Amino acid sequence: MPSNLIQSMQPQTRTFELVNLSANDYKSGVRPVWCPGCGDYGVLASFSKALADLRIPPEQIVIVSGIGCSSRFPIFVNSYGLHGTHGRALPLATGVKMAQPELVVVAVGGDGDAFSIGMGHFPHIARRNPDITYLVMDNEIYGLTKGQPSPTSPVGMEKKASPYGTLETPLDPILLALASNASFVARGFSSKPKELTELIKAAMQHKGFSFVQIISPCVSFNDMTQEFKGATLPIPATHDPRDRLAAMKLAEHPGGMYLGIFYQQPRPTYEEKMQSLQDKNARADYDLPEMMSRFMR
Ligand SMILES: Cc1ncc(C[n+]2csc(CCOP(=O)(O)OP(=O)(O)O)c2C)c(N)n1
Ligand code: SF4
Ligand SMILES: [Mg+2]
Repeated sequence: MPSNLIQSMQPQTRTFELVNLSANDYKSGVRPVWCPGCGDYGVLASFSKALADLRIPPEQIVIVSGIGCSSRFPIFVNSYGLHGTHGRALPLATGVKMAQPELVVVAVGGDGDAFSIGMGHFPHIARRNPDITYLVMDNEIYGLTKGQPSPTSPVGMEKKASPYGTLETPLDPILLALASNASFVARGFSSKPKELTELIKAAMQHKGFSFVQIISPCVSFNDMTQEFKGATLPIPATHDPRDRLAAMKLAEHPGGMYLGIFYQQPRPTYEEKMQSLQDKNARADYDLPEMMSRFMR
């Protein structure tokens, strides 16, 4: 696509049709089967509040997940939902968005789903920039399968599957998202519901791929709730979220884990670019089906 065509598309903020519903109205009525105290309850509460604040009609929302405790999320939300296959939330969500670009598409899942089996998808969908929000509930463990180390587990973590401690250095989801050119990158914490609600709202209003790493402790297999409470701190108000290198430096901060928006820089979405290509093709003075048929002969 010629670069002037891309430049002529002005990135905008997402707007929605409005309804008046409470946070509870966005819950499906199915009681979550998560363990008492699981961080994912906090994420569900913040998400429902964000939808109520944004006033999005439930029938315009599609939530797509992979497999894991966190991936049960769509079942508990009053919207369309797709509980997919392990590691495939992002490609499924991209398919939904490309087929029905007017829908609000949110992908959800865990650290294993996103960064083990689903890892091949993440950087490419980030650089493609479809208008999808991706919420990753990071508990630094495989919760559903009873506590195996994940790509975000700390080095030396001793579990049944790693009795002598994990050997690998953990992957940093924020640095990964920044390096992959995600146009919105943030980190929230299930124990900070008000701040998390605001982050989810900002992510959903962002037009383009918005990634939120949500620290969401697994109280049964890796209960780090108190450690995370001690380690998290807000991103300084002086941080300029358009500065990607400054965002990387914040992510590397050795003294604790910053919460807030690390980076936000809108750019044309994948759907918009695809539409421009189709429009251009519609104006072209060649007959594409005829050209294709020549190869079929
Ligand atoms: C193809 C495939 N491989 C492995 C599994 C087993 N499995 C189910 S969930 C899961 C990991 C879940 O961890 P995470 O994504 O972090 O979610 P959590 O349960 O921690 O929320 C694994 C390995 C599977 N269901 N399908
Ligand atoms: S096993 Fe862990 S992640 Fe799964 S529901 Fe229980 S506390 Fe939550
Ligand atoms: Mg996990």
